[in-house]
This record gives sequence, C-alpha cells and structure tokens, in this order.
Amino acid sequence: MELEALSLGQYSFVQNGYSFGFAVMAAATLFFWLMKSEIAPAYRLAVTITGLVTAVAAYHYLQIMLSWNAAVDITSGEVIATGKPFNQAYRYVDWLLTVPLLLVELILVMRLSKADTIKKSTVLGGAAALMIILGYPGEVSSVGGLRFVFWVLSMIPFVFIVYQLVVGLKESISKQPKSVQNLVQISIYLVIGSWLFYPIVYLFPLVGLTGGAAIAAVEIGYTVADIVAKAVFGVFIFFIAMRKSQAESEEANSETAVATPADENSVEGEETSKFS
Ligand code: RET
Repeated sequence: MELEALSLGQYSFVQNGYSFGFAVMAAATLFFWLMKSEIAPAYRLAVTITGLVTAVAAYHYLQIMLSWNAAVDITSGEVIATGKPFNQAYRYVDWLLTVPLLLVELILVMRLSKADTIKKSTVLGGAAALMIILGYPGEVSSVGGLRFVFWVLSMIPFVFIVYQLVVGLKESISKQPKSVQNLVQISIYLVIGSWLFYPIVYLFPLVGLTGGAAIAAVEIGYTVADIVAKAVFGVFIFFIAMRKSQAESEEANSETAVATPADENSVEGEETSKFS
C-alpha cells in the first residue's frame, strides 16, 4: 500500500473514520451487554453474540488505528512512510471472526428448531469464512488482475449466502410472530444491503480510483459498511429479541389468565412478564 500517495487531509480523514468506528463499536458493546436483562432468556445468547461481534470489532479498530499511526510520520504537512507496514490483516481477521457470528446471531434470534439452527449456522458460517479467506490475497496484492480473480472467487460463497438468506429463510420468516416479521425482513435486507457494499468497495482501485483517493475510499468504505453491518444490524437484532420476549410473555400471561380465576391471575401475570 503506497501510503505516501495520501494527502494529509486523506490520511486524517481515514484516521478519524477508525476513531469513530472504535467509539461506535465500543458503545454498542456496552449497550447490548447492559441491556441484556430486558430480554427473555431464550434470546439472550443472540444478544450476547451481538455484543461479542462489536467487542471484537472495537478491539480490531483500535489495532488498525495504531497500525495506521505507526505506518507514517507527518513532516511539514507531508505524509512520510516510516517503513512499518500498515497491517491490513486486522480487518480480515476481524471479518473472519465476526461475519460467521453475525449470521449465527440472525439465525438464533429466529429461534428455529435445534437441528435447523445447527445446520444453517454451519453452512452459512462456513461459506462466510470461505468468502473472507478468498478475498484476502487480492486485497494485499498490488496486481489489478489478481485482485479481480480473488474478487470473482470470493463472490461465489457471497452469492450463495445472499441466496440462502433470501430464499432459505423465507419459510422461517413466515413462522415468526406477526409483530416481528417486518423487523426480521428489514434486518435481512440490511444484511444484504450492507454486505453488497464490501465487494463494491473492493473494486474501487480497479475502476479508476488511484493513489491516495483509492486508499482512502476503500478504508472509509469498509468502516462505514462495518458500522452498518455490526452496530446498526445489532440494534435490529436487539429489538427483534425484545419484541419477541414481550410477545411471548403476553402469550404466557393470557394462557395463565384462561387457566386461573380473574382475581388470582394478576399477580402471576406480573411475575411472568419479568424475564428472569
Ligand atoms: C470481499 C472480497 C471481495 C469479494 C467479496 C468480499 C465480501 C466481503 C464481505 C464482508 C462482510 C463483512 C462484514 C463485516 C462486519 O461485520 C472479502 C471484500 C464478496 C461481504 C459484514
């Protein structure tokens, strides 16, 4: 990566992007973990994993930011490379850990049968890992042709995942409670929309962007996509889990109301609505 091609403005813009990324991921982690008690036990694993994804991302954004800092010196307003390489592996290791987890998050919050949960998590998680591994050699290569070849290879598992999300989960969505069907549908579109961003950003250096502009566009592009795919998506998972918790506790309350005389059930009803 030719860091000296960056203007001071481009360098600082990317640096601020990482800093913002770190702040969002760290704050999102605190939010998910602190709010977990608002969720029924059946959905807590999904919310815990949501926080784990943003925690892993916060750590990697810090590392990326430190590596970005160490790679250059600013001398008289010029960006001068120090010789320490900017480590792009942090981003790919982050994706390798978090992308399969994001898919597991979505599957868990849908509360499918155990066999279905394991099958879908393994197949989608495996495809996601393969997609990231195939993308890395092209990302670190300075040869345009190689970048394109690995883009094509990585697109194969990508298309498979998108297909599975759109078609494979259709039936499962129809089985979700009415109150969350919309939210689940939107979060699937959010996954597809934010994920589409990555292969497009990857192609920036091949479609006319050069020098510092290409580096800055790729780094900022990935950072924005990560914030949407992890933190914003996580908020949707959180609300789905919360609504399902409420719907299920209301259902349990109305069943108790049928089973017990009216004057006794109010106390029991209150107890079941606290998810502990
Ligand atoms: C690569 C290489 C080029 C082709 C494709 C890619 C897809 C990357 C994706 C990454 C998603 C990352 C997420 C991170 C945040 O949690 C590897 C850029 C298809 C889809 C969701």
